[in-house]
This record gives sequence, structure tokens and C-alpha cells, in this order.
Amino acid sequence: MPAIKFRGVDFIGLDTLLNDDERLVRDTARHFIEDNLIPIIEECNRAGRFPRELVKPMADLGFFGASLQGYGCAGMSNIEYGLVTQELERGDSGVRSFVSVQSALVMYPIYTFGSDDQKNTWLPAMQKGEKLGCFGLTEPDFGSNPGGMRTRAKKVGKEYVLDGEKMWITSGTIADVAVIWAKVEDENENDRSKQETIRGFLVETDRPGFKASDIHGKWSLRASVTSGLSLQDVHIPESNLLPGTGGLKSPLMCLNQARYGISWGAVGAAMACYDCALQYSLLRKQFRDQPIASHQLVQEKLTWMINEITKAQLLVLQVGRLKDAGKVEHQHISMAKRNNVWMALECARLSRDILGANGVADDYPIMRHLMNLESVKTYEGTHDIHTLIIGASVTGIDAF
Ligand code: TGC
Ligand code: FAD
Repeated sequence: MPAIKFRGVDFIGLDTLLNDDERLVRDTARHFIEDNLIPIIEECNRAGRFPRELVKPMADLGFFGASLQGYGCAGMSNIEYGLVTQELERGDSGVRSFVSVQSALVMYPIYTFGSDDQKNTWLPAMQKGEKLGCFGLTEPDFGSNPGGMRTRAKKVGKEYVLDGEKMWITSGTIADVAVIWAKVEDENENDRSKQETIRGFLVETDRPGFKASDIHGKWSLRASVTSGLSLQDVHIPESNLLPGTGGLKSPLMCLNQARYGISWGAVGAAMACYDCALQYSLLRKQFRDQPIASHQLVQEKLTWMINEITKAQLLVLQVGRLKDAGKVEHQHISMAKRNNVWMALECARLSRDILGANGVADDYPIMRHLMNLESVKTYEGTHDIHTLIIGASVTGIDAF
């Protein structure tokens, strides 16, 4: 392998807590991002273009459905998968988002809740990047509170008929299949009363009545496709129901997977900003021909960043170890997502400040990370929703 230009950010020798396989996966992803994403990302960000040409090479490296077993998937541990998302997001949150959605929000529900036919049809093709997916949970009027969704699926003979709107859907217009969450009227076998249950459906995006259109004018995640979905009288065979789904718990289980990847990804974005600000501060001279790194106030900012990055690395490493041991709770993942995205945003702001005026230019990656992280703070459960999830966990009182 050629020498790695970016050497990582590791203040207390955390590399010694990783095994050889984990370091190899991390370094492979790091090389890939360094050689393939970093050279094009500013152009993609300016143009608002998703770098689709990277889909096949990312598939070849096993990035899609990386922690799933079988179906051609890489079968990585959760730590290895996390290290991949860390490196992806050091490149760009939008590209990490694409991989999160493909892996955690589409392949994972098919793998976990799908029939054998669904798994055999979709997972190998999605692992190879030949088929792309999107995840439709959020609606125009229901973001933090997806349980209120209006999208409905009605059973008519051997079909389901879907109607509804989904909003802010990553990869919506490039997806071949959408995982759509909808309320279905179920009959309660005991008392014959009707009740509504949230269930997941696989909707091929070329079905009549399904429309996807891109959201334009985003100042964030510009290298990622974000779309609105409209479903009007969309007929799908009953075999497109994800049979293992039932209740809001099912989409929330998918979110746990994606939130976990984001917790690592945010560390990557923070490392990119910190590394850039550190290098800059050693070169930039102001007052008495001294580098700005020699000023105490600049050192305080750099110290804050390395301190918080190190804590975030430890947090996500422990959450990953718990996940690999099958012992992770969703509130652990909420803590990692909440803390690490907040930490990364603060690092982006401090780094931007250290670069002065240069910090607002896209000759440097910081402002792009800063703007991306504003979305990352909001999606997959806002910072405040994760505050309430942790609050409910420690007090036993639900304050939503
Ligand atoms: P609540 O009554 O609390 O829960 C319903 C059932 O679900 C269980 N549960 C969970 N299970 C697994 N994982 C979790 N994280 C879970 N959280 C709750 C819960 O025990 C209950 O089970 P049961 O057996 O009793 O039925 O539901 P609620 O309606 O009060 O809502 C809870 C709340 C607010 C935490 C939830 O709605 C929430 O997380 N809201 C945030 C929505 C969100 O994160 N949306 C993300 C959309 S996808 C996206 O943004 C993709 S971005 C692209 C990218 O990833 O890069
Ligand atoms: P709201 O729920 O309206 O929240 C607005 C504000 O109110 C927030 O500050 C929130 O914290 C606060 N708030 C809400 N409720 C409470 C409460 N009870 N107590 C205190 N404060 C509260 N969704 C998908 O389904 N699939 C995707 O692929 C996807 N991709 C996305 C990509 C991007 C770029 C973005 C920006 C969003 C994406 N989303 C996706 C949607 C995302 O999950 C939602 O934006 C998010 O869940 C928040 O919902 P909202 O925007 O409607 O905000």
C-alpha cells in the first residue's frame, strides 16, 4: 500500500485497542477515501452531485451491508463497520449517509424482517451496488414523531395498495427499491376489532403511482441525494410486505443500526476538521512572525478538540464492543450519536475559526463538514430527541 497521507488522530494510543483485522479494515477504507473521494468531493459539493462513480468501488470493498452475514456481504464486526463509516465521513457525511442508508436502513430490514425470496432477490444485488435503496419513514408532518404517520397500506385481495407522502428521503430518486413504512389495518383475531399497525413494505420505484423528486437548495449534504416520495394508489403484491415487521419498534431497530454508524462517522468528520486546523495553525503566522499555534488561545481550541475527540472515540469503541457482544441497548447508541455529532459540530466551528477567513472557503474541507453536520445533528433522531431518550432511560419518565 502507498503511504497514508492522513495519519489519523490518536492521542492516547487507542490503536492498541484495535486488533489487526480492525486496523486493516480501517486503513483500507482510509486509503480508498484518500485516493478516490477527497480529490473530487469539493467539486461534488459545489455542483450538488452525488459521486455515483464510487458506488461500484465501494461495493467491491464490501462497504454495503458490511456487517451482515451471507448474500455476498463482508461479515464485518460492528467495530470494523464503524471504522469504515468513520473513514467515509472523514471524506464526507453525504457519502457516509449513502452507505448508511443502503446498509443499515435497507439491507438490514430486508435481512432482519424479510422472507427468503426477498433476501435472495435484493441482498446480493444491493451488496454489489447493482441495486440501490432508500428508507421512507419521515413524512412532511411527522419527523421526530414517526408514530403519527399518515401513509396507509390497504389489503385488497392478494395486493397491498399504498398511499402517502414521505419527505427528506436520502437516495430517493436513485433508488431501485424503497422501504416504505405504513400503517395497515389489522384485524385482532380475539375481539375482531380493527387496529392499525406500522409495517414495512418493499416498493419497487418503477411501480405506477410512485414518484420521487429531489429536494433542491440544500446548504448541507450537497453530495447526497435527498428526495420527497409520493405514493398514490401504488399496488404491490402481498409478497412485498416485510413479514417480520410489526409496530414502530421495527423501523426503530433499523435506526439503531444507522445511528451507530453515524456515531463513528461523526468522529471521522471531527478528525478531518481538527487535522486541518492543526496543520494550518502550524503554518499560518501572525504577530512577531510566530505560527498562530503558538498563541495560547489557539492551543486552547486545539486542546478542546483533541480532548473531546478522544472521549468520543472511547465512547463509540465501547458501544461497538457492546454491540459485538450482543449487549448494546438503544439508549447507549443514542448517547454515542448525541455526543459525537455535537462534538463534531463544535470541532468544525472551532476549526473554522482557527482558519480565519480561509475557513469559509472550499479550498479547505471544514465549512463543508460544518454544514453537513447540521443535517447529521437533525436526522436519525435530533440531538434533543436523543436527550429525551437518555432522560427517559435514567428517570423512567417519558418526556417526549
Ligand atoms: P415508543 O412508544 O417509545 O416506542 C415504540 C416501541 O419501540 C420500542 N423502541 C425501540 N426499539 C428499538 N430501538 C429503539 N431505538 C427503540 N425506541 C423505542 C419501544 O420499546 C416500543 O416497543 P413496544 O414493544 O412497547 O411497542 O415510541 P414513541 O412514538 O413514543 O417514539 C419514541 C421516539 C421519539 C424515541 C422515536 O419516535 C424516535 O426515535 N424518533 C426520531 C425519529 C427518527 O430518528 N427518524 C429518523 C428517520 S431515518 C433518517 O433520518 C435517515 S438519515 C440518513 C442517514 O442515516 O444517513
Ligand atoms: P421536527 O420533528 O419538526 O423537529 C423540529 C425541532 O423540534 C427539533 O429541534 C426537535 O428536536 C424539536 N422537537 C420535536 N419534538 C420535540 C419534543 N417532544 N421535545 C423537545 N423538542 C422536540 N428521514 C427518513 O425517513 N429517511 C431518510 O433517508 C432521511 N434522510 C434525511 C436526509 C437529510 C439531509 C435530512 C435533513 C433529513 C433526513 N430524514 C430522513 C429526516 C430526518 O430523520 C428528520 O428531519 C428528523 O427525524 C427530524 O424531523 P423534522 O425535520 O420533521 O423535525
